[in-house]
Amino acid sequence: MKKVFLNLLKQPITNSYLSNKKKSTLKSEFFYNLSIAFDTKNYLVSIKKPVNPKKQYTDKYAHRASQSKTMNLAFKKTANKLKIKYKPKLSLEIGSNDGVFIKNFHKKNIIAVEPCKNLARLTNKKGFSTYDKFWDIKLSRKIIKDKGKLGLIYSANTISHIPNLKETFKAISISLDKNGVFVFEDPYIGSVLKHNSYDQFYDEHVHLFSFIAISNIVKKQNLKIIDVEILKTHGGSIRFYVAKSDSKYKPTSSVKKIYKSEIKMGLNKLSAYKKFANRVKKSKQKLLELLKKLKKDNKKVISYGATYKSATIFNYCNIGPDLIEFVTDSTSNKQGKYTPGKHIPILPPVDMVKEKIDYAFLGAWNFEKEIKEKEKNFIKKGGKFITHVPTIKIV
Ligand code: DWN
Repeated sequence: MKKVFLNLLKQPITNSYLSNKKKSTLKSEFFYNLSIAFDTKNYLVSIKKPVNPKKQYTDKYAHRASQSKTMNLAFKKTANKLKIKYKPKLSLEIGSNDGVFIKNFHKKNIIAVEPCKNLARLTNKKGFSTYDKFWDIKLSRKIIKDKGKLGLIYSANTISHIPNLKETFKAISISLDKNGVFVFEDPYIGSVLKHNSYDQFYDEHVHLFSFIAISNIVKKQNLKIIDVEILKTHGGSIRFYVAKSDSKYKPTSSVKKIYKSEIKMGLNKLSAYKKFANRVKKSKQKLLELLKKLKKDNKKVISYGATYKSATIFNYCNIGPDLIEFVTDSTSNKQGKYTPGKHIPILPPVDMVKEKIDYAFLGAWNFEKEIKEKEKNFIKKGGKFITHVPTIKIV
């Protein structure tokens, strides 16, 4: 049974950066209710009523995964590790974005799957065989026919975006060769509860995974989890290694370990999620108090990183250009636009000292270290960052 434990109110589609503030543009903006539910049967945490993926993954998809140094390095390290460990003859990535992971493979050895046509064009142009389609059984059968079965399937920050997990894993099961491995990573619900990072809930994150939820779901498709890792990426992610039930692999000790830790955290109980929801309400109150005080004191406050995550915060807390003057972002196709729902202007990175900025809210708090390194001068001259993770504080 699905039990709603958190209501993040009316939210826009996070990818819908507005190109102007004309009346007609604002009138046609799409909103939906972001309610989060816990399934007491299979322990999965999901959006109660997800948005239609065709509205989200269009040929105007804005996010470019290669925009951070941290992620470039992380993908390179992962690609090398998987190549050495599994020596796959043929690999595939689901949700290849701008090719930040597959660029570490030889063009002939990897296939890209990317439903956003503007992104698919980028990897296609670089010579990677790219299918600009959603991952499903039909596509998996086509790929087997065209190229054969796969030794490795990899996916980062994509499986949690797909509403129909049954079909997703069935298509994986069909596509893997006998000892093929599916490795996927997504934000971890355990880290979200620990860090109070409720902004990991937005239209694209249809589910936030735990080990106990995924182990139930994969079993039904004749798959098993053979290894699991908790990662620092995106403020806390979980990486699953999945293989066929009758493959040669035996689960490592990490599997028992994470099961025990999740039971200890109460990830199988509604009460843990209800307590988290109370912390979210307090976080909203505290952030608004701080921003209103800074406004009263005539401080110049901006936000750093026009993240999809920060759309949840701004819309849930009702934060607009009155409290945050503008947002900066290094992604060229977000610049000159307005944030979804609250319509805060997005500018290219600025000289924060010259612009006399006093405070910057960390919309991209998951890259705090990288950003602080970049903005050393701002910090040296007395500039401050604000974060909501794990509690509202000035850093
Ligand atoms: O799962 C998803 C994650 C991985 O990426 C997607 N559904 C959408 C997107 O979500 P996000 O926008 O919350 O992700 P990021 O990776 O936290 O976004 C960081 C943003 O900050 C990018 O737009 C780039 C920008 N940035 C910047 O302007 N200066 C980032 C860094 C590190 C910087 O120094």
